[in-house]
Amino acid sequence: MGYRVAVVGATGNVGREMLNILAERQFPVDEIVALASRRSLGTEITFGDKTLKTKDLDTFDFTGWDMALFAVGSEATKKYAPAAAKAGCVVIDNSSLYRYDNEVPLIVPEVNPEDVHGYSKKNIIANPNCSTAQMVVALKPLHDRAKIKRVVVSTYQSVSGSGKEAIDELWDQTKSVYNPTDNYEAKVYPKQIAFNVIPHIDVFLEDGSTKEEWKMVAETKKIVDPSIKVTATCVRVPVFVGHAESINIEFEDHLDEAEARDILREAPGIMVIDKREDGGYVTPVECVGDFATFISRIRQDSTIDNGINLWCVSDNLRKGAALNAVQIAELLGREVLKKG
Ligand code: 11C
Repeated sequence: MGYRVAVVGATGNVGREMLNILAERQFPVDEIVALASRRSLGTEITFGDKTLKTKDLDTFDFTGWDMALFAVGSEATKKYAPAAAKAGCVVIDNSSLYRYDNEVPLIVPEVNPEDVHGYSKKNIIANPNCSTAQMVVALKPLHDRAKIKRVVVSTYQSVSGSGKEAIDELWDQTKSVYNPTDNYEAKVYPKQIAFNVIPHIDVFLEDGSTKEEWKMVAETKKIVDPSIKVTATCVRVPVFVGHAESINIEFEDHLDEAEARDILREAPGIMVIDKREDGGYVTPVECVGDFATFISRIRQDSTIDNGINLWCVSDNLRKGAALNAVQIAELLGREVLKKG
């Protein structure tokens, strides 16, 4: 016996990836429904070797459905998730709406799987921001060994994090740089993204940081340990898929770079590629379509007593969104619903 699963926002980048990953990982599905807004009603979406036609989210009754994987923005989540949860369907939400709610667990299955049991307060589980998800997979096993005091992270985030329109913007703007008569007018980013980098993701906050940077701080504390101090600078780069991060970690205890490498090699969800030669590291284009979070460039930071630097790359649509949501669904099935 398997589960009755709804994917909400099935026509978007993340919704499509959720369906691909459910099929790839042979999630035990008895019935699956792809839901979307009325405007994309009837759109055909691939699920393994089947084709699903999207149904209307507005009129859908979640009663009798086990789980709903939500891949819509906070506003649509606010409108539809409470009714789904109330109908007894567990919502696994990719938006930021419930992430900081004390009654909703925020889960990365490699890091805090035990928190899944907290789902029952609201019948909702939150999925973290993409840049947080890949970072905490790397931090957790190191924290368990040497207790992290402080993290300084700079991100290099791909345009797919801003949705389909941003992918088109990078493509069209890149072409227009070679062919100025195209006269492309930017719609998504406030500055040119083609052949450029933009130190601004999400809205600005009063202290001069951005919401994306704040999310990395707040979510790391909720998922790993509230005592960890995090400071982040989040930057958009002209890459289609795959977020990269340069992470500097300061520990309470000494951690040798060789031991850090061994710990990360053994850690769940991580692939270490760290050869200290030309090309002996992973870049975003190589991680696309993969499940792993890749770690390279592990080295001692000799400017502080107990410091390590590393480079962390992952497919932001997968570990950063759809894969993590499917892993939560697997965890919920295994630990709580126990049907599969
Ligand atoms: C980006 N991290 O790359 C964002 C996208 O809170 O789920 C995901 C935003 C979120 O722009």
